Amino acid sequence: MTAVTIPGLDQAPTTHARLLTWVQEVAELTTPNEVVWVDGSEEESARINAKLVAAGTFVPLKKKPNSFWCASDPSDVARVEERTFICSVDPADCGPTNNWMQPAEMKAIMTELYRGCMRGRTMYVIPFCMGPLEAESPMLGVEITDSEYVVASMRIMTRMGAKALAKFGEDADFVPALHSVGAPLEPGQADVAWPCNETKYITQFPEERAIWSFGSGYGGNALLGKKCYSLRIASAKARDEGWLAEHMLILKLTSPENKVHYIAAAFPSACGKTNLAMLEPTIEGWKVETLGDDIAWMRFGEDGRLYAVNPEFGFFGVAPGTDYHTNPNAMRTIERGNSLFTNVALTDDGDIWWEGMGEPPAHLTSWKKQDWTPDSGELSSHPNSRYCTPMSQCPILAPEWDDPKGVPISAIFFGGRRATTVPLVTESRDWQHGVFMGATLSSETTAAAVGQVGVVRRDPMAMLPFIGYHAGDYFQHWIDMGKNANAEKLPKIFYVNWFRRGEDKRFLWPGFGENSRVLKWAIERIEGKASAQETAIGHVPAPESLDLSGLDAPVADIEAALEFDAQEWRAELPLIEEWFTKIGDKLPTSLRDEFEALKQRLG
Ligand code: GTP
Ligand code: SPV
Ligand code: MN
Repeated sequence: MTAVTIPGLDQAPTTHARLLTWVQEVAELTTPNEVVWVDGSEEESARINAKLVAAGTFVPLKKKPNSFWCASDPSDVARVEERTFICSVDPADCGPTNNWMQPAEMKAIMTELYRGCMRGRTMYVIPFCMGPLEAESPMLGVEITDSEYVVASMRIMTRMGAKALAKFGEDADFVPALHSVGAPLEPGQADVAWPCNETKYITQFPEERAIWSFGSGYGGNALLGKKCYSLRIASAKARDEGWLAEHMLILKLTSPENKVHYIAAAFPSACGKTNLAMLEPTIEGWKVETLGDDIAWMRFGEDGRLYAVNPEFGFFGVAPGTDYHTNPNAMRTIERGNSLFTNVALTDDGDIWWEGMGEPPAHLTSWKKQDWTPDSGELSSHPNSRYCTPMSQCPILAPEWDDPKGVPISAIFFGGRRATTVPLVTESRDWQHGVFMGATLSSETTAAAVGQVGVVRRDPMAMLPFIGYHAGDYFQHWIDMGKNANAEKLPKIFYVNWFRRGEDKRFLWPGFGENSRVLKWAIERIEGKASAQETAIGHVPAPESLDLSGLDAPVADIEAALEFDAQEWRAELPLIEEWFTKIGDKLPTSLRDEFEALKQRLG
């Protein structure tokens, strides 16, 4: 056997045999110039950022400390759902919402793509931990990548480097996550600012708990601790072990009487999780603190309550629409620096700008790296442009954010972006009905994924692109979680919609900070203090039970936002029928029963 010598390969700061073997195999397959074991230190971060600046990938911001502007290749701006695969051993463990391929077939294809794909580049080995390092069994992973942008982003988004590697010992379990931008460099070939490949694969092997990603540098496609690990792989693991991995924010709500409730909420991509998680209540005496803005892992505690932990360490938030009026706490978080901005506009004085920040400056450099003026007739920032910023900088971070025990959830919100039909808030009748609400959740597509925007589709529990196994089994798992629990201690489930519109397309509900009124109603329902009206779709606020004091909005709009319209809901039934037909034989009978009961109630 000829020993391949790649500089750095033998510098491993670990004796973990499985990790060493895997790194060696990947290095031999992808043939990088050198291997770097990422330690997560300040010096290393400075080195990586300097390399990205020299390559033209990063532009340092003059107005924000240790922060960088970055523009992707215009073709690599969002998740690629069509190119995302769940390669379960048995095809029945997958679908109908996933793309499937036999693991061996996928590995054969991707192995050929990976062969020599890191030529001329550095291969980085990033040990990371999703969730608190002090967890009883820390959720470990290792991402191998040839992208410095990924290293810089993973440093913000995960607990990584030496502190994560310290948890590996000799033989701890970990998720291997292989990533390449798929852009080898020939000797003498100049690099581009954003290397990527037209061919893309985002592949999960759920049984093996492994991830292979190729061709993209964008967030969810490339930062493999995020959607690939913490949702697709984790959801499969959660099904096997009796917990939940969900696309949910986690917030702490404190009432004027100092009662604390924790709320988790699932909204599809670009539908308001980050904004709700950091909300500044407009109602007197209520306080919101943030625990997470995108992902929640939830399991039952010894006291029978459902506890949630955020596996992430940073926020990867939608930039457009974010400003001091809509989300002041996100603005304060990024003001503190140490942040990356991808596909937003760059101001002439070295700051960032995006649509929604008020009056645009007279001149900008757009996300396409072109001169931009208010007359350009196109957006300065991509609609899915993002800020990547450390959670620790959030001024309203809840003190218990890093507690491995998690926080006990009082309420789960499901919500989507619907111009019609779905009222501002509806309370489910019970757990099973709440699961039905989640399973039939619908939303207009957004720029977070490649494809048409504004098309209504079913997005069950906001997990459509993220369920790592068969959606019917996933629904059954949700039902079973409720059955195995003490009903008294289960979170109450609500369905919300901040995005209902009037005839002239304006939003009927002012949203953002005003959403605190809905949080308050939900908590008062749980505490038995607020009244509700029963409708065919669930309980809606009784007149006067929703606190509208001081709300500056036309009464007619609020009424229209709150309205349950039986006619609109009857029109919804065939769409639910079609969705359930698509799920097929694995649809839990209890959800079929819920559907029949809804039909009955609607008459
Ligand atoms: P992902 O990070 O993609 O999972 O998205 P997210 O669910 O965290 O979405 P985010 O909070 O970033 O919001 C996406 C867009 O919706 C932004 O442009 C927000 O300004 C807008 N938005 C958020 N909350 C509200 C609201 O209450 N009302 C209205 N009208 N828009 C909102
Ligand atoms: C989403 O699309 O839901 C996101 C951004 O939160 S990404 O990390 O790209 O998935
Ligand atoms: Mn998300």
